Amino acid sequence: MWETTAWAAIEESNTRRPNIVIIIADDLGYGDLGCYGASAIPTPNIDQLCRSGLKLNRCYATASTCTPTRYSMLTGEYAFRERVRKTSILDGDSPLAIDPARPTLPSILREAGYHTALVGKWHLGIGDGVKRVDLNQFVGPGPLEIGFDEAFYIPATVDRVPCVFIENHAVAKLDPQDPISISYTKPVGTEPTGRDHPELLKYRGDKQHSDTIINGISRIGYMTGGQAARWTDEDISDVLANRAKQVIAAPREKPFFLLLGAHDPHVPRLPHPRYVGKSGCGRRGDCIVQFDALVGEVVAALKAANILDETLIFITSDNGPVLHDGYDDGALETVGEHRPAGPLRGGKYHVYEGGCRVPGIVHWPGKVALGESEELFALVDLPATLPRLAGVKNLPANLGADALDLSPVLLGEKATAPRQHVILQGVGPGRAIVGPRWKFLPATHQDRRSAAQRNADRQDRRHVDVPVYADALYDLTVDASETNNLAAKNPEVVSSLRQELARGLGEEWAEMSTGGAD
Ligand code: NG6
Ligand code: CA
Repeated sequence: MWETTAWAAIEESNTRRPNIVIIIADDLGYGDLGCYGASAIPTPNIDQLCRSGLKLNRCYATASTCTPTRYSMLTGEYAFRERVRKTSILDGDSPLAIDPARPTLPSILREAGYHTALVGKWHLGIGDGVKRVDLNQFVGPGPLEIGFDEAFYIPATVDRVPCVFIENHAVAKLDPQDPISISYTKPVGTEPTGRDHPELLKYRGDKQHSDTIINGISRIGYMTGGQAARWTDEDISDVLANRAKQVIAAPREKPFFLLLGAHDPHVPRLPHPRYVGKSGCGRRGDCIVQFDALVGEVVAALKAANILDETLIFITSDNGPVLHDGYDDGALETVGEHRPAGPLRGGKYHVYEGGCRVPGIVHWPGKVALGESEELFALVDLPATLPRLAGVKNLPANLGADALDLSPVLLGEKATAPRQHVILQGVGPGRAIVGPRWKFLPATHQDRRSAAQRNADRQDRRHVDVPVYADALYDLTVDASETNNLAAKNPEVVSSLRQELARGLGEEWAEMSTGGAD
């Protein structure tokens, strides 16, 4: 009977479509996991996935900070192209950075019949930019307007107000008798700040991190009200794990897509007490152990639901690592021999490899070739790549043009049309272009430092050498640590990469100058 045949066809295509889980850590470095060479931090759950999956050795976050990387991961477009909506590091009261009219990774999957869920860090703004979002009313437009069916999320960063979770279109657990108000410009309410009451702090923050104290941590920005809705930092990872498990265990006919944005190991670093001291390198390491446990919980939930084998898991990070990031949490002092970026130079905020090259682990039993891949892959490719793996034949014509379908790379095969280069976005004017062999960083600043200062900056473990002061060219095949500048010796390579970068950056290139910016 034709009905039976039709059903069979649907059934068959359904069973072939994997669930998709992206677990994206916040500020996790290329050297922070056991499977990427860390020895001081036990990450057994992730290492196990890596052993039974694929390890990408050239996976790039398209930026060295959160918002632009996440923007490109969802839209398929480099964030520097977005000329209207701000896509640098957003505050907790910034409007939505993604135009709801454009296709996104979740909206494409939703169209293809997936249930789409966001749990955890968002950091892409809320609101239409016309009217300020009132956290006591409808909280949106946000994730639900750009393709998610459900969302339980951290609006910006955990060091920024508002320190509450948003569930779909409302602040979770908000008591209407205790309305929330926040500001990034002027104090609101009467609660103590870190500036005035350092004695109330678990540890001190710098100037920017010294506004309202919440749970013993002074934040960026002021907040009053919403007591019942405030998160407890030590419980955030557990809260996210429980939400992720609910998404995984919910009975439904459709496959699902879960974007799980962890907070760890971003600041403030307050691991749950059961992880304190569990790494050999202080709080930051303990937070990575906690992140590994979160991954373990997701895997356990998938196993319990008997769907681990039909789920594609992708583990990555939004940008490279940083030790001191605004709080005196001891990260610098306790890091010991651990190298968060592994052998790579720089970290968060940099266009050096340490800022943008991140872990990339793909797990999909029976589908992904085991082992390692040296192919270039960028998180901006996910909106073209994952839908293909989900069986989507035709991607929307207006999908961000920077996304390449690199499904062969995620399957561990050699790409027939490989990525030739990735453009990396640092803070301010920092930009770089990286290919399979060469990496070019154009000078964007004038070096006014003394030789002694220059040397001190180079040694500084807080990675203060953010600006690139002279054109730099590195051969990554022999110098992954970007120490030997070959620009002067290879003018023709510099010139062709400069052109490539200019072409990639488009109108932005014209606005960039090589002199004087600080
Ligand atoms: C910076 C914060 C830093 C962190 C970062 C965002 C200061 C001095 N530093 O502005 O602590 O929150 O923004 O990190 O304010 S990201 O990973 O979300 O991009
Ligand atoms: Ca980040």
